[in-house]
Amino acid sequence: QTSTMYNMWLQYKIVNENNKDFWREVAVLSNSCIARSIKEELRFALNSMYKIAPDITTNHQAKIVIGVIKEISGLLNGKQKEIIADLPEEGYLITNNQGQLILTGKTDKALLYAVFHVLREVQLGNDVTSLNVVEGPKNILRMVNQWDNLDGSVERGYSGNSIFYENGEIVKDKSRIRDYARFLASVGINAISINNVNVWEEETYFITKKYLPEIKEIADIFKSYGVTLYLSINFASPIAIDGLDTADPLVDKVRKWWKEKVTEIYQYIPYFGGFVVKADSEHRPGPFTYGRDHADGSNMLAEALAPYNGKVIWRCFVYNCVQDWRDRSTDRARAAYDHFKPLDGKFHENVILQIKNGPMDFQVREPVSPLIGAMEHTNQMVEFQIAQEYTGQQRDLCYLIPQWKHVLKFDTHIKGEGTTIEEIVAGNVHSYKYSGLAAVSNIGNDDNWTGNTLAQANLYGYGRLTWNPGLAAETIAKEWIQQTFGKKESVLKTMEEILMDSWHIYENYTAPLGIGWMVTPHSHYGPNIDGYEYSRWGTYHFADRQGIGVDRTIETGTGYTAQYEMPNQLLYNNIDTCPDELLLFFHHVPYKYTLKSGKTVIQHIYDTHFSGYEQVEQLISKWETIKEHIDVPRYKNISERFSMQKRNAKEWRDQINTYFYRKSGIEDEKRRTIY
Ligand code: GCW
Repeated sequence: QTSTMYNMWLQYKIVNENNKDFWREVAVLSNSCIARSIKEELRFALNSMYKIAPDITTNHQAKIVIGVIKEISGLLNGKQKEIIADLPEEGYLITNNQGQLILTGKTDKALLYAVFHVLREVQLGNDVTSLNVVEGPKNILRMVNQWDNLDGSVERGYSGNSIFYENGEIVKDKSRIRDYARFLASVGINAISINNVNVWEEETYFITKKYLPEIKEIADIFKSYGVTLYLSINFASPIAIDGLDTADPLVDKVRKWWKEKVTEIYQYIPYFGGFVVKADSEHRPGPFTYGRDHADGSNMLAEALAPYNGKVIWRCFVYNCVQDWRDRSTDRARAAYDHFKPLDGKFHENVILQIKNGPMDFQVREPVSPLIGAMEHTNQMVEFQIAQEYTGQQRDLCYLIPQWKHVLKFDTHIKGEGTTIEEIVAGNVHSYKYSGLAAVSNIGNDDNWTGNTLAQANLYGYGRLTWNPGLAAETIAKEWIQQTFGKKESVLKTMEEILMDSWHIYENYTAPLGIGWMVTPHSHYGPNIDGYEYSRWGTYHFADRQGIGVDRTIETGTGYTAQYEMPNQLLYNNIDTCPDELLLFFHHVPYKYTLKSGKTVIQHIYDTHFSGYEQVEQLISKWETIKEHIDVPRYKNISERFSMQKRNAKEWRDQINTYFYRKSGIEDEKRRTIY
């Protein structure tokens, strides 16, 4: 497909005609499936940008030579060989040796990343003939999780249906899967799980011969783009698939069952990545049923996978989802840490714990999960949500890179100053064998993949961050805009502003000061302030006529703050130092409590909600100023989304303001309209 909507950031439109002749002959020396992807990508890109069909040869004298070190060592000097020797498997060197551009590394995967690097530079309008780059990824695991179901639906999907499944079957035409693999590889993603972590009845059979042959086809596609395939599994599979009477991880016949199962999977897919597991979470089965813990559960699978170098990615989203709202001693925020921290050191070396970035659930604002980094002897990775479940569902705009940067930069102080989340998940603080990032994907079978075309920037940016978390949110935005919409100055500037402001704007008109939720139950779109207040999910705000917020302090609250290392523990526990944006997450305060900003809580609520809505109007006006530079389908798509956002922001503004006015009886100082 060649429509602008479809091609995301691989538009291959931006041309620097100067380099055209340079590309007429390209030597690609290897012949693996990844090398074939490289050739295809080059043909497609060069045809699209320069209207040329390059000669793809094995000529060492070509102007561009792409090959792994052992194929081209004759073309490199001693220093360059040393540089490559020091690179990780996926790292690459791009260099100009006497007029010849050389792309090299240790593996074909490295070459693929190098090629996408060069193509990105071309799309950004830069001269590539004199590039000199040495790069390697900061993280080992750079993963996306699909929450796709076999019936074609996508849990928390806002971009149409699945590209993998349709009406209870795996799709026959896999061309979209291939394009998805291209997009992922182009930003450095190297792992994917292709089914929902909630593994329903039929999907349980994915690990049987009924589905494995076709899953192998999908695995092959991803493999040719350097992306390793994982499956989410049902912990109770031995019962569901083969009628065993237990799934107890310490019972021999269960362990044997998994060993045989894993052997069978690897017969179909020798390069299978492993399992993603949601256990004992939101009614999914797990080791708790048998009085076992999560180390027992994951280690059983890890032992079965170890001979094949497979991994267990075990999620820590474990909490009591049938809480009684009357019970104030149970605090959902504490759950992951309370369950997992005591198990540190008990997990096998091919188990990686996957921890959501915050202690609750992908809210617009949460503190960073205190579990990340708290387990010195257990591999960990962070989980983000690219899908905007709680952040506007790809109708409202919310560029999430600034939020993720905020998380990655958070200093846990776990091993003293500078032990940031970024360094922890890179495996630089504790010596993790495997670690990195995972995120719930936001794509579906909509023409533009992501519902709102602007939401493509979140997938793009997530990938770029997994490779290089040091990139600024602005840089990522600029790269994405320029590759996606061209390099017109006004478009670049305006769209960058629109993206960069959007997270704060969304925060302004939704739940205030870190309290979270207040969303419509189940759908999670639109306001319902008390929607979860008397329910079993543990997500309360405790607003009454005097005040609002959750007391999570050590002295009078749930004690959650004690899960943080010093000085963060003090910072949050002490109301005088707790940052405004998280005040209501940590403290219950009267409406007239004065924030560090100098405003009272109630006035802050009114002000941010009035301004949040106005800011949406401003986003729209800004967007309209660049109308003439945007093609019709994308202009229309984004404009429609902005109108939905405007309606949504208005509803949030009026419901929040009215609710708190009625609860508190306190007037808005500016006497604006409250209902
Ligand atoms: O917040 C919840 C979502 C569920 C999801 C769950 C999870 C896949 O609302 O839809 O289930 O998180 O992360 O497991």
